[in-house]
Amino acid sequence: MTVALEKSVQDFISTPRQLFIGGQWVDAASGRTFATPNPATGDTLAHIAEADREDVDRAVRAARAAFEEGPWSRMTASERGRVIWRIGDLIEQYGDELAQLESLDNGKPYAVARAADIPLAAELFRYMAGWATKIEGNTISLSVPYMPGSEFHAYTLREPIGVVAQIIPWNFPLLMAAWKLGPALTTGNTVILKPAEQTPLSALRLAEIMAEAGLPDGVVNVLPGYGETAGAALAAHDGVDKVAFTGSTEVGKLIVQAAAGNLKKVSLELGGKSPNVVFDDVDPALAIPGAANAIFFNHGQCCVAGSRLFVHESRFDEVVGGVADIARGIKLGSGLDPDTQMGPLVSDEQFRRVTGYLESGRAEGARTVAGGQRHGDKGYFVQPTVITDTTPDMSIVREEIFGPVVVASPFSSLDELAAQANDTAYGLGAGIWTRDVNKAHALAKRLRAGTVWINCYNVFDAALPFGGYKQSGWGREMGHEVLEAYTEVKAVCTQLHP
Ligand code: TXE
Repeated sequence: MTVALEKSVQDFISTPRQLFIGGQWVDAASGRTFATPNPATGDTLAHIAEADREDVDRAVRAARAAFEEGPWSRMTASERGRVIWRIGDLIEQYGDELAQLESLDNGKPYAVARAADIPLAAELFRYMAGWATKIEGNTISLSVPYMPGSEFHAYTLREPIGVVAQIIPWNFPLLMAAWKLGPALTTGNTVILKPAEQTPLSALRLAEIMAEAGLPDGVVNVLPGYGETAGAALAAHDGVDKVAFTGSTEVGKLIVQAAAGNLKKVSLELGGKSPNVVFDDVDPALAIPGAANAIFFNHGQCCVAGSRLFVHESRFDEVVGGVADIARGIKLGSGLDPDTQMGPLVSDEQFRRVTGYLESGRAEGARTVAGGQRHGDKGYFVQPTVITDTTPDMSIVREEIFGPVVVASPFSSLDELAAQANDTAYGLGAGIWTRDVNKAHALAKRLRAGTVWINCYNVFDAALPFGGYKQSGWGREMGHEVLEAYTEVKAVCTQLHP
C-alpha cells in the first residue's frame, strides 16, 4: 500500500521544471537540465533546468532591481508582514501536496513530512511575519569628550542588507528554505535561493506559492543547480551582499573564501557531531526512546543528530541494548508506504558515504551491536546502526556521518564526560537525560554547543535560536537573533544647535 499521489503532484513531476527568475519561469541559459532521482528506487523522478553562472547573473539583476526599485522596498512593514503570513497559510493549505513532494524527492516518510516539516515551515513564516513590524533601532545619548557642552540626537536604524544568496541542503528541503527565506523577507531583503541538487522540487513549488501569496516579482528567485557551478557563482558574485549557507563544514569554508572577493556578509549553519548524554538516574522509558530518536530521526540526516551517545557506565548495557532493540525494530521502506518508519538516504553519494563509515568502523575494530549493513538491494537504504567499543580517534567518532549511525561509549564522572563531549571540532547540538536539575544545568553550561536539549531532543521552534559554536557555523537562525544576520545597523547622529 502507498499514499496515493495528488494529481497536482503527478503533474508537477511529469513536466520539466524551470528556473524562477524575476517572477518568470525560464529555461537555463545553457538549455541544460538534470534529473532528480527517487531515492527509494534510484529511478528518475523529474527533470529540472540546471542553473549556472549566466542564470546567476540574471537572477542577481532581478533581485537587485526588486530591492532598489520596489514595490517590495516601498511596501510598508505591515504589508510585507501580511504577504509573509499568507505564505505560511498557503503552505498549510497545500500541505498534503508539499509533503508528498518532500517524501518523493528526499525519501523521508510522508507522515513525518506532513506532521513536522510542513507545519514547521508554515509556522516559521508566521513567526517571521510578526517581526516585520517590530524591526527597531535605538535612541542613544552621547557624551563626546572633545565636544563639551554639545548636544546630540542620535539613533540607529536597522536596514535590510540587500541582495541575499541562500544555499540550502537536502535533509529538510522545504523547512531549510523557510528558515532562510522567512527572516530575509521580513527584514526587507531580496533573495536568490539555490536548493540542493538532490531535492529541488519543494523549493520550486514554494516559488509558485510565494507568487500566489502576493510576493512581488524578483523578490525571491529560485535557481536549482549544482554546488560547484551555480552555488559557487552565487557565493562569489559581486552583486550579492550576503550569502547564507547550510551544508557541510567543508563547503562552508569554500563559501567564506568565495565571499571574500567583495566581503559579502556570511552566515553559516554547518555540520555537527552532537553528544547525547544519559546519566545514571534516568527513567529508561524516557531516555532510551529519546536517545534513539536523537540519532534516527530523519535517518540521521540531521545536522544536530545525537550521533555520540554517552551513557553512565552503570546503565550502559541497559541503555545501549535498548537503543539497539529499537534500531532493529525500525521498519524501513518507501516514504510513501504508511507503515514506513525510516526511508532511504537521500542519494547514492550519501549512501556510499554512510556505508563507507560503517566499513571504516569495522576495519578500525569497533563493534556493531545493531544494523551495520545496507537494507535490501534497491534504493539507498541503510540499517539503523549502533556501534560500541570505539576509541576517540576513530573517524566514526570524529566525523559527521549524516546517517542512522550512533557511536556509544560509557562515562563515569561529570568532568570526564564534559571533556569527552566537547572533544570535537563541532558545536551544534547536545542532549542531556537526567532527573537531577543541578546536574542538567551544570552540564548544559559546560557544553560548547548552540543548542542543549534536556530530557528531549530534536525540538525545534521558530522562536528558538539555532546555530553552532566552533566549526558548526557563524550566526544564528530563527528566534529574534536571526534578524541581526539580515540587517545592517546605521547610526544617525545629529548635532543640535538650539
Ligand atoms: O553537502 P554540501 P553534501 C554534511 C553531511 C553530509 C555532507 C555532504 O555530513 O554527509 O555534508 O553532503 C551546495 N559553493 N551536511 O555534499 O556539498 C550544494 O549544491 C557553493 C550537513 O550534500 O555542503 C547544496 O545546495 N555551494 C548539513 C549545499 O551546498 C555549494 C546538510 C549543501 O551541499 C558548493 C547537508 C560550492 N562549492 C550536508 N558545493 C547540515 N548542516 O545540515 C556544494 N554546494
